Amino acid sequence: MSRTIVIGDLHGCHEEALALLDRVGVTREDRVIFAGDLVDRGPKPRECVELAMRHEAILGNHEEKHLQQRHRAAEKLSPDHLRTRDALGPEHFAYFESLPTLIRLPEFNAAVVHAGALPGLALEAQSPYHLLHVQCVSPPSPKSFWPSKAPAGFTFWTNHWRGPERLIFGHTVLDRPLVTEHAVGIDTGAVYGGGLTAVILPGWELVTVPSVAKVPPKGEVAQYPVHGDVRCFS
Ligand SMILES: [Mn+2]
Repeated sequence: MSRTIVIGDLHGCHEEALALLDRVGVTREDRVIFAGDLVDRGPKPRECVELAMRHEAILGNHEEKHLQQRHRAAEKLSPDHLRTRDALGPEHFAYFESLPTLIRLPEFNAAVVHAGALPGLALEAQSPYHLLHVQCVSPPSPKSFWPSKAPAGFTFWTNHWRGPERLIFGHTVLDRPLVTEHAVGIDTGAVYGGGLTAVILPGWELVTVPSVAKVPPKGEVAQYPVHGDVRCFS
């Protein structure tokens, strides 16, 4: 039986991606979807993009940023961003431009998004901003905050999202996969040493392979009572 395998944020973790595909025994019958943020932070951004080009992917906020800053002067870029940009060619930027912001999986009443969605709005009405960036919200306000910066009353979007689709998402680094009735978070922080996670449909089986990469997070590592224990890196 063919499967749909959705894989969390690679951030240059090509070795882990190959290990995960090997672990799940991927075949040509399977559909593989990368949930965005292929590049930056980790060691092999170009290889990750080329791997995704052989399967399916959605746009992450890091790919969005590379498109936005493609022609910005090098001295105005972070060293990490510049390292990725230097590793990519025109074909990779054209690929980023071709990526959708969500992939619907109607056969599972599900969809793949990078960050999540603004609760109370149908998927077709979502803005790219929310699909690529949403974290802590207080509906119906369209504002979203990082967990470490969220005012009182703003909590992680999965606490508010009622579907009907079950959203598979990355973007927010979790100390373990977050599984609710209408959301499944699979960014376990591969580039920070937390492992690379896939969810495999139709059974919603979770598989995590250990990280090789151990890039230190830029800011403090903190625990937030968002939904279960959500660990966020600023
Ligand atoms: Mn992201």
